[in-house]
Amino acid sequence: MFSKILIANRGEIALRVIRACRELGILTVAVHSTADADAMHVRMADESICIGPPSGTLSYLNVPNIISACEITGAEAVHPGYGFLSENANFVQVLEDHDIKFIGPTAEHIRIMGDKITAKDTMKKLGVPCVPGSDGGVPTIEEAFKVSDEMGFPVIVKATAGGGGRGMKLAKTRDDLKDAFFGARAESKAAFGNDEVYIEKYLTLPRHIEVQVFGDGKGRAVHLGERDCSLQRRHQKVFEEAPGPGIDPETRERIGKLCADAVAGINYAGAGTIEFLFERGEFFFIEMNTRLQVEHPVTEAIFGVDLVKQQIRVAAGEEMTFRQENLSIKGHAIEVRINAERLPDFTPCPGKITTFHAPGGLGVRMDSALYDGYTIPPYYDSLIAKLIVTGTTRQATLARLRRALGELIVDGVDTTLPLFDRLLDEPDIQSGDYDIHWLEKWLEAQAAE
Ligand code: MV4
Repeated sequence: MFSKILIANRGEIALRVIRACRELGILTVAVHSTADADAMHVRMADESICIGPPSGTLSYLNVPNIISACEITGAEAVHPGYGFLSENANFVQVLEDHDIKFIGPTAEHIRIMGDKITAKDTMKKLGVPCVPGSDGGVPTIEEAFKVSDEMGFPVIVKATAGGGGRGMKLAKTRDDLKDAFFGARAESKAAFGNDEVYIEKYLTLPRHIEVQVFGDGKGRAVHLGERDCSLQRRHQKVFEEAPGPGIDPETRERIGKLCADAVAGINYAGAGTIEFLFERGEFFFIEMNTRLQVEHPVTEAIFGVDLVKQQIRVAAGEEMTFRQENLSIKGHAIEVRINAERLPDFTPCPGKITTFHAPGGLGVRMDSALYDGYTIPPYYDSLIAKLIVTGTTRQATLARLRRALGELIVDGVDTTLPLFDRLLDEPDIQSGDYDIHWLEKWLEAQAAE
């Protein structure tokens, strides 16, 4: 096992990793920008080291400085958290060149899944059902018309270098295809330096269901069910739950086994998420994320596993301590993301926290790096807290969420908290009857009131 790990991240996820390390008896090194000298992750780690100025590009994304921080402190491994360098294959390669372990999959697996055409092709060959669409890249507008006419409209043009909603253009009808095709290409070229695009049938009212997988890197893998992450605004998730309200146990087993077998088939190591659109009882693969996700706690809550500890174990060459037959779901879990943003526009709202009080009691988990008197810097993501509640049933979990929200105090800055009481009043949320467009439609209707 490692004796010291460097956490190449900040905020609540840095705390999450430090907590796992501490339970495993591993020393921790926090890295921080000059703007984060007072941050909770710096206080909570055994050691800390400054890696640059406020801008994320010059600090948390600064590979030479992070490598230097490892060498100075003697850290043997790096946990990247999510975002920043978590899906950067070059970073993984540089770490390897310095004999430092990356807590995550191989550079090759990150590369495969980072290129969305290659990811889809790989998954298809591994037996995972995919959205109908072009066979690989679509190099010309003539090809785009050919593929789309065969499939029928609407279609969606996606950048192979995109993902998470970046570089996508919808063509509702044949008349929209030219603009969608050239628009997606131009945007992708500008954003990623790569203009390769592919085309899919556009699914009109799906749910976003993602399957948590975990591999040992040696051909063994398990699944830990699914999360429904349909409630999003501009591709930012707001509310996530597990198990998915629309998924029955047989369906879960079927798609879960397909996913576990697929990642076992490529000797995938560590935590991964296979994203699907789910419509009329059918799953369609869209992307795979090769990192620990923000919403991993809902899966931890219902399976009773610590995904970060397992990541560390596998990276250290130890066996993962679970087998599929020992994994079962207990109850229901919901996460809400609390952002320092002003409603109704979700404008980032950094500033000083005058009072922070976290809720408690049975079935309540609060992952946050806030403290009384902390000043949220303006340079980073506006996520300030994740409230995760667990209960025996979905109904009990919703009631517990409402209760916990009532105890939570974040004073000093505007937050997205007021959203959740109103959301919990909605019959569609109470019944679990929502899709990927529900939240944006609801927000629009609220704004009109
Ligand atoms: C789609 C789609 C409909 N049909 N692909 C958006 C994020 C990226 N991961 C994939 N996305 C979508 N891909 C096909 N073929 C609709 C979306 C989409 C979406 C997906 C998940 C959650 C929220 C969404 C909001 C708008 C569009």
